[in-house]
Amino acid sequence: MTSSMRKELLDIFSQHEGEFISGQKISNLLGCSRTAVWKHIEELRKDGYELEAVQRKGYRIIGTPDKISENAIRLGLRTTKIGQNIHYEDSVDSTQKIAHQLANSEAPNGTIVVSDEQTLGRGRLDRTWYSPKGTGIWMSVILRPNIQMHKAPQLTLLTAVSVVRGIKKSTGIECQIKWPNDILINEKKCVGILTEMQADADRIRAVIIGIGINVNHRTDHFPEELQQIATSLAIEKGEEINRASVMQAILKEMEDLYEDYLKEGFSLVKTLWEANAVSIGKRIRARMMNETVEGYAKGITGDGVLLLETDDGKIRQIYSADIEIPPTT
Ligand code: BT5
Repeated sequence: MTSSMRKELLDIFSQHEGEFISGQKISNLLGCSRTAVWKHIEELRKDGYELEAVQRKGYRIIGTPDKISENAIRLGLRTTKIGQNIHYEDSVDSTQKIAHQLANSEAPNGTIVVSDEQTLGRGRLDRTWYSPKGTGIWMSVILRPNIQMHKAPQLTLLTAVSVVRGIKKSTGIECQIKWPNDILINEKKCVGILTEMQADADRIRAVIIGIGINVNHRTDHFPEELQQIATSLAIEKGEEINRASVMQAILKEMEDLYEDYLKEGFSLVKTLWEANAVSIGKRIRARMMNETVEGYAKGITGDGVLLLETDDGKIRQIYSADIEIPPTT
């Protein structure tokens, strides 16, 4: 089956999610014979799709493989912009690097770069992001917002809220956000977000948002140094999770929030972010490049800057730091 035929067939199933579609209807829509339809269905089965076939009713998809190929992401994706252009590769060094290259060559707003494995996944400040094959969601989203440059960090917070809401909708798992870019479950890190920018002197050309989510890792999959601090959705849920459906839910949340953000500004993101943040109202330690400050996290400003009240009652604005929540004594 040609890949365009397969895409058309998956699109047909996607438009009729959960319903039976007759072989005759599929053959009309694809413009091929009933025998050819049957062959295409067999090909999908070989690809790991579970298809139910019932006489006089037709076919429907009842299970999708845990793949994050272009087809798997497309089947059931309910967005109109984010994720409509998908660049998938089985293995890459870093999806951020490829997204930067694509953004330079005019990739449209909403393009996503996805890989099943990263060999050089990146965190902030040259740290590494562990991204083994077949277990996680490693993706970068290219956005081209018409906003002032100093507002770009707000998109990290927008992404964090989208990820938390998408995970909740697709798996039922509750996550918390730790400012600015970590998503935790039961105090362990499950998701990291890395926001980078391409800009001219006064104009953003593209914001590239990297999202790394541990989905089907078991504890012994993590290298020793991460075992105490990292977790995955499957560990927390106690069962394997379909990566494409988590990704689709996140992309939908992101598109809806992003549209609201461009029209109405940061206030909805701010409210949702504060409602899901673990550190607000708590005593925290902020480690910055040159100093470490302790105090109470009061909230975030309209620009997404963290406000910290130190013991002498002063309010400090924190733009970039690693946050720790010290154990209470
Ligand atoms: C981050 O950095 O949390 C941002 C991670 C972004 C990863 C995505 S994946 C798709 C895209 N392509 C890329 O190359 N990157 C993005 P940071 O806050 O600096 O945290 C990094 C630290 O998290 C490391 O130093 C480890 O301690 C820890 N870590 C590394 N891999 C982890 C994992 N898989 N799960 C949990 N923690 C991890």
